Amino acid sequence: MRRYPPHDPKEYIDWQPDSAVQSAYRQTIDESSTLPGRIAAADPALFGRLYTGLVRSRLYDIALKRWVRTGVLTKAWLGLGEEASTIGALEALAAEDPVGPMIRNQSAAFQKGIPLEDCFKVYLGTGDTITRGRDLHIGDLNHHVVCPISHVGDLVPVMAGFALSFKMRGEDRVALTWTGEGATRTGTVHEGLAVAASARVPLIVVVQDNHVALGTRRDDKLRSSLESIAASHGVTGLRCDGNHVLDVYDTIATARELCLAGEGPVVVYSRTFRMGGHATHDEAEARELFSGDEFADWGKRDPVGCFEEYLRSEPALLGVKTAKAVTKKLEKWEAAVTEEVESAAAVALESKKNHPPDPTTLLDGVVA
Ligand SMILES: Cc1ncc(C[n+]2csc(CCOP(=O)(O)OP(=O)(O)O)c2C)c(N)n1
Ligand SMILES: [Mg+2]
Repeated sequence: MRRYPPHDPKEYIDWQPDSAVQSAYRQTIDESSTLPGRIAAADPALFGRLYTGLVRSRLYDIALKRWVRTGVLTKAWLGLGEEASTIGALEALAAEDPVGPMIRNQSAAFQKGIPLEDCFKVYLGTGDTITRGRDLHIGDLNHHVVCPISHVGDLVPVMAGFALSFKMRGEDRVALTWTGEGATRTGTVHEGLAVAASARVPLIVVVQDNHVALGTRRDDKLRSSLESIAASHGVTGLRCDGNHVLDVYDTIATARELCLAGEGPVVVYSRTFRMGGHATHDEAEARELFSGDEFADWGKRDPVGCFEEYLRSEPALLGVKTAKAVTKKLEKWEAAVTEEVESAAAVALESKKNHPPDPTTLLDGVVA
């Protein structure tokens, strides 16, 4: 895809496929007992949805970064580099499976059908969107998206409750939430998992390990492996490459099957890397937490670039014969998504001018 200096991380600007990374990408597929079968059985439209989902997610973040740089916003929380952990998971779920995203999984909101312009509007605090200017966390149960909770980890018990209701009603649905590796040290994550485990509910908890919590490297703080979380609750634990959209898709699909067979909850460990700051304000400090080599290594594993390159090596997946034809298709999709993101951002900016929040409604919905 097109890159956007100065908004993209510097490792992405002149991104070129790395042969060792691409062969590891392919090896992950070849060595999976389930993924080659899922790829062979997939509707070709799946690959288009995964690709456009990744691109939409990236472009949403680029648009927010542009707003920060031009003074429209003071800061923004991004998922740069971690897009595949969100997009791959969503594609493995049914439309009516609810998700509880972290703010870093904001793309879950628009991928589940909340209008993109609303996802921009919440950042601008306009009065004509679901939060009516009150909060930039966005969810909408009509689209099966539970609003992110600022207190990290708190969505695990909430989503366990959704999963319990599905079990009690005999509905074939699962609930999914993501939690950062840092948040796995909170009490609520373990309380939620303990209840979910004892009630055997269809809950998937994705531990999105981006190696860092605010300004703390996880190597400096965690004394037990993240993979031990599942075992400590006596539930199934799976792992996936969080930068590999097909591996995430496959692993969540397996987790969903286990949940529907009554073998939930499932904890999925998704290994990825935050290609920036906690938010846009501390990007420089975040660069000091990791070496240049670490950033460079993860930069080579850009989830968008790696997936593009894989698709180019498998033209039949998109129903075409050559890598050139794949590129043409990808460019067409990218142009359409770019137009979609730019016009949603423009609509949101208009709303900022024309629909400020109504001060007389300030106390509406305040219960305590
Ligand atoms: C219960 C709670 N404690 C502290 C904070 C402040 N805080 C916000 S984000 C964050 C780091 C979370 O790290 P991680 O769970 O790894 O998620 P990431 O931001 O890396 O995606 C902290 C400590 C909070 N929001 N909630
Ligand atoms: Mg983290």
